[in-house]
Amino acid sequence: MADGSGTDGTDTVYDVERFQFTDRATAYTANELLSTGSSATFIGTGDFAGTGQAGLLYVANGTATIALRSGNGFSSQAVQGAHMGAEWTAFGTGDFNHDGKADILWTNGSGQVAIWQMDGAALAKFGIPAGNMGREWRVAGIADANADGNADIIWQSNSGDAAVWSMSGTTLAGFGIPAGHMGSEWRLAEVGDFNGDHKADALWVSNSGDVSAWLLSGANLVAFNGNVGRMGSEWHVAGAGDVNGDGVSDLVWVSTNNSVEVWNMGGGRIGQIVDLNGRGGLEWHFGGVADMTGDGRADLVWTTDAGASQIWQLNGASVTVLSGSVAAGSVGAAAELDPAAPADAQFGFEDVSSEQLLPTAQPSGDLSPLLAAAPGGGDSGLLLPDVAAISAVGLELKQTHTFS
Ligand SMILES: [Ca+2]
Ligand SMILES: [Ca+2]
Ligand SMILES: [Ca+2]
Ligand SMILES: [Ca+2]
Repeated sequence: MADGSGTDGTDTVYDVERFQFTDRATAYTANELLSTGSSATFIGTGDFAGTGQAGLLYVANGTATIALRSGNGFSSQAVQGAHMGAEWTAFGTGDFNHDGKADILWTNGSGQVAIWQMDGAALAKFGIPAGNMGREWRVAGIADANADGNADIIWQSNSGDAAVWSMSGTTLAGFGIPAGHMGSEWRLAEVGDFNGDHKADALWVSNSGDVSAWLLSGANLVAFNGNVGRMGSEWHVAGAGDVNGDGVSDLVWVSTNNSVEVWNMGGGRIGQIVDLNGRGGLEWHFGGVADMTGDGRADLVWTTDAGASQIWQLNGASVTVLSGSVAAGSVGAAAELDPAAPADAQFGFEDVSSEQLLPTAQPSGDLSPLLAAAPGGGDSGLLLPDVAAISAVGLELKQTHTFS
């Protein structure tokens, strides 16, 4: 609060998660406020600027927008001068040239990939590695398989084989097929270092929910763990990352009702199962596992189709949803009310004792000026005020309008 002590002047408020209006039966939650009308698709997380805090990647029609962490929120920037044709789909991110900055991997459905080497939101280099796996292969994951610091590309075939491309920037430096075969009922669901040797391993899930792990050294199959665990059909592997900071990738499962179970892994097996004390509504889609705060432990990221995002910091089973972590990722679209407010609606903050509306009217229902006034606003423009902080100083957010 810049000035919450009196009834006069303008107050700056922040971290609001919900607007509720007392003169009509309408409430807006943070994600509803941030309807962007954008066709951008959330792809994943990546530390594009090398700050230790991952950002978010959105793609629309072959162009990319990157939301870098900025203060408590995000600042979105389009990647300039870079566009991929309709045959290319953004798969995900990895640091292919070991410069500490995440790069973007595209696939074209016929066994080729393209790489954007990134420097923050700027395209530093573009390349198509000289390799082609054919249509029966798909990219299954991105991770460093041989511990040289460069992210590698792990493929799966329709018939249950895997292949590893060792990368050096945009160059295909090595190719290998691990001496193992899982069959077509298995899906290479995730890659990550599940035994802590700094080399990525492959995690397979069968149609019946059985889980097996291949411990890899580059493209060499070092060990096979056949019975890692089993999950019901309502669960899917949502991501992998080191959420407890022990140096070993952990596995994150999400159910059809958005419950979350974390397998803290060790030795390529389950060390501990943690069911999280938290569950988002079905408008939230699991976005990834990445360190968003720079504390060396991976966080969970959730996004909505409307362009909102949430960061969950985990401590065992407890979840802290970071305030102000809402991002539009909206490719520059203004934050607008959804559902639409009446044309004569005005928004402002009312002093509870005097019932005086403070002069922060938004006649159009466009909340951008209000949001941009929040700390860390401006280009992020996405931080919403904190209900508890407002009520502590006797203010309520109000919408007023005249029924006719
Ligand atoms: Ca890089
Ligand atoms: Ca590597
Ligand atoms: Ca490993
Ligand atoms: Ca771990």
